[in-house]
Amino acid sequence: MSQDLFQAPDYYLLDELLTEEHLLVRNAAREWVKREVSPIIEEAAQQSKFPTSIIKGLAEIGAFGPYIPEEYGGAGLDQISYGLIMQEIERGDSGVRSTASVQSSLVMYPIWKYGSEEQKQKYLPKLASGEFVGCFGLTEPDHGSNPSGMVTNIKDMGNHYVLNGAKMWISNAPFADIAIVWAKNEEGRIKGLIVERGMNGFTTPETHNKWSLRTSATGELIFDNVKIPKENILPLKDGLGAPLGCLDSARYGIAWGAIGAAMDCYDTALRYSKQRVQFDKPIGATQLQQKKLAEMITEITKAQLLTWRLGVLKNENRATTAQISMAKRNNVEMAINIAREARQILGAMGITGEYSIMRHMMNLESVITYEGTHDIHLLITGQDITGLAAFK
Ligand code: TGC
Ligand code: FAD
Repeated sequence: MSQDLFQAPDYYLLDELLTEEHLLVRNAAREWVKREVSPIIEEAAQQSKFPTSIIKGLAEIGAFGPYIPEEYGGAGLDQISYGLIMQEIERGDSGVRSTASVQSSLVMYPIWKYGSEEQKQKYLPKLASGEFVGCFGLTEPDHGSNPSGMVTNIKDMGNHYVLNGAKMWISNAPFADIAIVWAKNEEGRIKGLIVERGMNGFTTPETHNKWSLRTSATGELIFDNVKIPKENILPLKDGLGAPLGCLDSARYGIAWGAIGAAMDCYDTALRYSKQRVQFDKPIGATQLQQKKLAEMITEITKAQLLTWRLGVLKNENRATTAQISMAKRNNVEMAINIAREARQILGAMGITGEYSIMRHMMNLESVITYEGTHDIHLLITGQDITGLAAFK
């Protein structure tokens, strides 16, 4: 990739709404992405390889458990700082942000919220430092949007459980040290459990040939009579609400992250439009290209305002699932549209790895599907405003 010249757009002076701590955290993440992610990410994506070198840096900028209390190794930051970190990381690459989202909101969050004190002490500091990487197994081959139908199950054997079943499309699975797995007990109640690499009967084959999110390793989790010690069950919450609670936190981070991808595409296209000359003038001087750029900055600004307000509500514990769905859905669609328009502004150059746009565009095809599809988030809004569920 050519040199990273990113300059963040802030059309409505939103930095003025951020505290000194927010700016410090955001700027540290921004600098780290420029220094450590941009130079290596295009090659990692071309080779479809997870760049293991970034794990340590992600931990250092506080991207593993930004809002987890410091006593457990987290950064003890607020929700806006968490969002800003996700924004900056996804400005670099959605796959890298995925690794941070999964670790923070889908692995550390359930241990922090639903785990015993022993589980918190045992796992959270190692996850915060990047010594352990985790994954989250909810989706199954036959149950994606409808996780309540899951068939992965545990049987109580007296002094331990036995786990059987399979999870699919799991980020970080191929190398994760631990997996937070959701399975039904004999009464059909969903329980969360911590499965450790090395347990007999537990395998994690990698999913190959993805055209999207190529810097993130995706795989299956296969459980063939895996013996799970009783102390590995998350004791404090069960039912579908437990994994859905984790998704609220991850979807919130994605809403911020998508703004980062959109900002990078817009900034690249803006710079290119001023440099590229056709018919003796920069293409940025033509009305057609200005329309594209003006609409991009308008949509980015609207998303920034929506998401900042969501962050304020989240800090006050007032953000609802439906508000989070609206922001995730809006911002990912906004980003994917901007990536497509920005790609056109670059003409043929837009399809090359010299620029980040095509990589963002392909990544966002996963982001618009995972953590609840675009349709599911619309149905969550529909249910919220009508009181009528249209899923079933
Ligand atoms: P429903 O009947 O609505 O709810 C079941 C129970 O859950 C409670 N609940 C929630 N609790 C906490 N937080 C939420 N957000 C909640 N939403 C619902 C609800 O009150 C109820 O509780 P109770 O006590 O009455 O049992 O459930 P449903 O089966 O009708 O499903 C609703 C639906 C479709 C919205 C839900 O299933 C859904 O969100 N589906 C999408 C699945 C999804 O998002 N999967 C994501 C997998 S993880 C992933 O993609 C990671 S990608 C990671 C990366 O790389 O970044
Ligand atoms: P389906 O549920 O089969 O949906 C197919 C289509 O039908 C979609 O367009 C959907 O919107 C539509 N549809 C479904 N139900 C309805 C309805 N009621 N009304 C109208 N339309 C409907 N999962 C994890 O658990 N952990 C992970 O770490 C994880 N990482 C992922 C990483 C990647 C790269 C990807 C691509 C996925 C990942 N997922 C993960 C899985 C992801 O959450 C699911 O793909 C997603 O929830 C959708 O499930 P599905 O793919 O089975 O699609």
